[in-house]
Amino acid sequence: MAHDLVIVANRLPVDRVKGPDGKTTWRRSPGGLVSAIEPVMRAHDGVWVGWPGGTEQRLKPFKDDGLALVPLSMTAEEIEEHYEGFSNGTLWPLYHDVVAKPEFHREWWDTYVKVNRRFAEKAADLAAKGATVWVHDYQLQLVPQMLRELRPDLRIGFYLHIPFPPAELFQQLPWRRQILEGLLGADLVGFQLPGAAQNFIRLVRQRVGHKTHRDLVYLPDGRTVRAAAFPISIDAAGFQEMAESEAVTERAAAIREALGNPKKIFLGIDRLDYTKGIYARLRAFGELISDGRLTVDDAVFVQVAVPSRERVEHYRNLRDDIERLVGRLNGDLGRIGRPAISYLHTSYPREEMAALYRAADVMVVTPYRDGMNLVAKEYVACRIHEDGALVLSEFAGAADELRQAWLVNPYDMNGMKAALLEAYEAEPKELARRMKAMRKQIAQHDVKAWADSFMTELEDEGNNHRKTLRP
Ligand code: GDG
Repeated sequence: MAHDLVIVANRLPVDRVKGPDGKTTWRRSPGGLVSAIEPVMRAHDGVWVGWPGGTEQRLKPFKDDGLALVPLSMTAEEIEEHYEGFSNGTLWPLYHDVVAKPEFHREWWDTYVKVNRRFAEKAADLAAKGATVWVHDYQLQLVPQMLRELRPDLRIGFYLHIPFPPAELFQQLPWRRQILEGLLGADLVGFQLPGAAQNFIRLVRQRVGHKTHRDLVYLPDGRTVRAAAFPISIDAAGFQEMAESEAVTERAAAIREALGNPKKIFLGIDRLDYTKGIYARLRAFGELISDGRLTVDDAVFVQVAVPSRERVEHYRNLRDDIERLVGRLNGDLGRIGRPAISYLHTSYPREEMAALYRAADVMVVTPYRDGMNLVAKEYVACRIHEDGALVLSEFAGAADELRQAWLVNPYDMNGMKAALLEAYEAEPKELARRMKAMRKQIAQHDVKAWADSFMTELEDEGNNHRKTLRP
């Protein structure tokens, strides 16, 4: 069936789960993207194309709670080379300021091209005449161009959820030109921050040689491509409502109790990823205790490390490093019933996340580089009493909006220690002043506003493009 809106993303918004009877069913995966896009999909008779996880072949399109989903199968080799390899071993570190060394392998690139082509062909099959296709993220940067070649009638948008690096770093990529040309297949290329859009425009001018002016690229065929920032957000009202619920309120109290009712609780919640700066923040906290500035009776650090990309070697090493550090800190600093760090390598339901946000006095978000960081925004949305402190890395996209956080440079250990301490000691009045301002920002710029502004902008760009198609 032909659809007026096609969402193309590496993953489908559902996970496969095996029930006790051995039957497999689908469960909606947690995360804001689905809830942001769901209303848009429903309004436009949309369909979502993506990999459902796993290696099962020949999966059929299906509906989940009224949403049309089209699974694209991946082979074990494709997962290894497209997903774990080129996406997460090459692009992810390269786009995050080479926090880790990106690997360049020609076989990975070949598979990246092949998988992108399959996504493009599937989207071309599903799209009605003149339909809108919205392609997501770094795993699929070639899809816009491939799709435009197959279907020049479509309106194509692309959104990058992670940073787009400065030319000096992007230049390293052996396939830099192909990636830029891939993205230029779109009418609108969206980024988290204006700086990323500028990086892209500059690279297109330097590397591909197209004329550019401000946020526009002029292609030789008369088409224009716009590159602009659309900072992503969260369902602020939804989080607030969850945080206010009786169940979450009770659970938050129970969490504090279980931790021994310390004076203050520090919290980190991240995918276990080397960009997130988990190691450095735990070290900073540990030093504050060994310096005698904090005690394990007064403060505990709860770190939730959500398992991620466990088959990629970097991630396995990182886990070992962090767990060794946690073991050492607890061994050196903790007492019976009073560990310095309460470390959890697991993922939780959303309600438990909300309860943790409500239980925590100081939220610590210290990535070396992050496209946005939704955890920081979720914490703010859950602070219904306008208290609690946010310590936030300058290098998270969220720092552009959450100016009242305690902003830190995660490479500066002493600076980070000072900020943690300040946040710990801040007066309620000071906390309220900061939290109020941040809550206002998030209430006004929620994820619905994000999706709406991207779709509206795309419609406008698409109309311009259509004009140029007319003879
Ligand atoms: C990428 C970019 C950008 C985490 N653990 C659990 C759980 N989560 C949810 C959080 C949050 C989301 O996952 C994580 O989003 P982040 O933004 O913090 O980070 P990435 O995963 O790296 O996301 C990032 C984002 O895309 C969106 O564009 O902001 O910069 O790197 O929503 O709440 N949810 C549940 N259980 C968990 O254990 N239910």
